[in-house]
Amino acid sequence: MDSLDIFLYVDGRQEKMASYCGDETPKPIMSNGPKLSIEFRGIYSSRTSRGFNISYSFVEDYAIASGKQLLEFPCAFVYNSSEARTGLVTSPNYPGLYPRDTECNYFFYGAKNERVHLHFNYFDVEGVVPCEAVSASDYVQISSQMIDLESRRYCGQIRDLRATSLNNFLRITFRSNDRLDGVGFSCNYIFLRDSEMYNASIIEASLNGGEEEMKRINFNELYLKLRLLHGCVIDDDKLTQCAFHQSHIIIEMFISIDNEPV
Ligand SMILES: [Ca+2]
Repeated sequence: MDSLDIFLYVDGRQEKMASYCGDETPKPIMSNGPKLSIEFRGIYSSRTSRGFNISYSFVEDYAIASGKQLLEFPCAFVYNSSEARTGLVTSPNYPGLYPRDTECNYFFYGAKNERVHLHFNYFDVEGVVPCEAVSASDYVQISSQMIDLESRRYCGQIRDLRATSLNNFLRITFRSNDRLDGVGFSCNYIFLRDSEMYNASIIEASLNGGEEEMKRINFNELYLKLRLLHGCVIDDDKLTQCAFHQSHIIIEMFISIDNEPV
């Protein structure tokens, strides 16, 4: 069979990362270092197969689009509350496969009385709980300390993973090993004071609580909280952009309920 093979170099060894054939477009790939090679074999050429077309780029930012990269570390990004109170962080090369043998750190710094809240909207990190080296697991660790070997590791497929820092600092560490690949994670973050968090919790409860519950909330208050919590934007009473699909639907419902004459 004809194939397109991808080779990586891990600890000086050449390793085949993947072998592709058929007509399914592979997910984007990122090398773990400055070298990657591709080998095409077209021995059994057919009249119908037209081969491949690949775009490539050389990057130093791990295709992590947010935060401020610390160039003194291999892969580290800083998120300051003073610059943005909400945003999105992703694993390297997301939504493509994350590179092998790679560690990335994400440091969140809030104002003195703020905490960092995380909501992962996608999480698929190759591994077996408790995500240790013995099970050859990649992992994500979330901690309120800069150095901390005790905090829980996360791996596997997790829906709606949430975490809150103990204080105004939070660190996410992503670590992949030298075999098998995953897509990684996409995570919304927000810096909130505890008083704001209380209100946000009410909104969260309301979003899950059905129409009766929603009617009891003042619309303007809801709008402000949603904007803060989920990055929603509302123009002319119409929701034009919202980070969370579920909220989007429910809030449109809410608007229509609210607009009915009482
Ligand atoms: Ca792996």
